[in-house]
Amino acid sequence: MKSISLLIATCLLLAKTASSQPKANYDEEAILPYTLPPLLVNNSGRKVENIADWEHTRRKEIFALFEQEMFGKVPKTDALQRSVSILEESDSALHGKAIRKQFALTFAHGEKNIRIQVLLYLPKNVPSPPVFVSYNFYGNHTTVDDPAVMLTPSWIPNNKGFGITEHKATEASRGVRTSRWPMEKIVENGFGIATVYYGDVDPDRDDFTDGVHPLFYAANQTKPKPDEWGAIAAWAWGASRVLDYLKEAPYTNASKFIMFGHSRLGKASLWAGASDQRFDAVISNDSGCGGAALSRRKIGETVAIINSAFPHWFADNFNEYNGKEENLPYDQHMLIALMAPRPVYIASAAEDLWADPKGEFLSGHFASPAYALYKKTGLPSEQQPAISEPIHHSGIGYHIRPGKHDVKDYDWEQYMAFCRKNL
Ligand code: GTR
Repeated sequence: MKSISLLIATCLLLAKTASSQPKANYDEEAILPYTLPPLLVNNSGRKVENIADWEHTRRKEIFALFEQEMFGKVPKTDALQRSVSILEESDSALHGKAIRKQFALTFAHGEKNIRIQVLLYLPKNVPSPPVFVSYNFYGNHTTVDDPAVMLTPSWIPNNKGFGITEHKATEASRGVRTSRWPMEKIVENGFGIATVYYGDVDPDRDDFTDGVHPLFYAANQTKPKPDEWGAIAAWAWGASRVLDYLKEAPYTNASKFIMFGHSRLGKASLWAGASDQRFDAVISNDSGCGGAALSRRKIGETVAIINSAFPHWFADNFNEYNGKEENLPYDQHMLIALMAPRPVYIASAAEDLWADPKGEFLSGHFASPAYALYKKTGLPSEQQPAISEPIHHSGIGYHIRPGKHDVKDYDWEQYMAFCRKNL
């Protein structure tokens, strides 16, 4: 009898787990008709017809919606203390092609602090090169075969294939992610690149006692309020702090800055570009749900799926839209439009169906009217281009390449060509 009731209880539990885990749809035909909220009609119902209407009213309204309902607000504080330390420099890095600088930005509030370690390569003999600002997933030392790159002391997710155990960066993971970071090619093309391990700003786990959030807590606060920032907004905040320093530093103070990110860091890249207009261009590589992909298509990853798998990424308010994408007062085309008139690039990969390549493209298409206000061309056709046929108009760039969810040299080649043309 006891064992039968145990069996029934187990079955009920399994059924519950199965039904509470929302399933992804991959069938384009099964997408229900949807209506996107209008990009260029402001809250009072007036049509946005010029740059002034956009900049003074509509852009602010849209930004406030994303802040309130999705990414969360950064609490106000003037208590943070910043200190900068130069850790290391060389004028002969990457086979003599680059200048390397490593520095740390420490932010402290009372006893609490975080330390953001930045690796910067600049091309030699190029005055004020444009600089990519980027995050990496496993530590600066994983991005390049360069023994001088320092290890981060921050918590890192374990990854057996990369030799990361006990949540620590060690020599075993040096250079394991070089395929995503063609550093030499980047400097040869006259660009600089700054990269930071994202966990230096906020470790990617559902724990609000670590990372930057606690530095902003009021007395007795233990987690952000429902409309306050999740991890993605924290990473965006960190990118802006790196930018503060690069804009002051004598070697980059006249440079242009391109925010780049892949996947979850592509979402962070878009939010960084939306929140901080000092980024001169923004790149989203395979950013998918919560990034460039339209939420209302509900294909591949959805709002409910992302919120259950990564409850710490967004503000708690975003849970209101689990399975109710039609209630969102915005969609992701409006996030792309927040970059206007700055060049923005959306990249997809053909096999990355989880990220909804078509939805990533359509966001760019439906964001295009904001660029038209500035006489810039976005993605005028609703027809997604063929694989490996990039579009590099003045406002919005797009490509879909063959292959999986990843960052390839092909992606970087497009970004550099697009930025060279449009920055
Ligand atoms: C996946 C997640 C995606 C994407 C990806 C990544 O597991 O569902 O939204 O962000 O991770 O960052 O690699």
